[in-house]
Amino acid sequence: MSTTERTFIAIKPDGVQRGLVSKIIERFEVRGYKLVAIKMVQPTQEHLETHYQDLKTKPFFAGLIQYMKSGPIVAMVWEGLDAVRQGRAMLGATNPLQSAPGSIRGDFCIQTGRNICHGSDSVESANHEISLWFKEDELCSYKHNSQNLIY
Ligand code: RTP
Repeated sequence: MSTTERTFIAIKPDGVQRGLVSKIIERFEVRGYKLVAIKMVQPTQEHLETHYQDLKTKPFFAGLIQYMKSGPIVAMVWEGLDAVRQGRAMLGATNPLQSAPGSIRGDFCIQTGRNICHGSDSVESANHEISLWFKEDELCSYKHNSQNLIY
């Protein structure tokens, strides 16, 4: 049975610069996920190196950090049933050319190095990423439509 989870979703600098913020947020809203935190941040090199620490030996690491600090990102926490796995499916494959049409990357981008969004890949990494990007008091608690029987 699916459980209610939280996932960290970020709109990367290219997604912001291309004016795709509302379209990406809309996908999660209309699907029925609950937005519990959102902010625009200009990330520091140090913060990004911590976020992507598992990738630090990859040849693309330096380029990834340069790309991610090239402008502000929109950091978000979305909550709902199976949010981590569904969030990844909604974003699409890391390489947009392998992303299904209908997914965010499959509809809006074509390069791995400019793939417009990030989503946590496990509940454990979601919890870690949420605490890396948000303070506890930035996570909002409120009643959302998805908690009504009508949904
Ligand atoms: P993300 O963390 O951004 O959601 O991406 P992901 O889990 O799907 O992919 P990951 O392997 O963790 O890679 C993180 C980001 O690094 C860039 N990348 N570039 N040039 C390359 O071969 C390459 N591979 C990965 C992408 O922006 C990817 O989302």
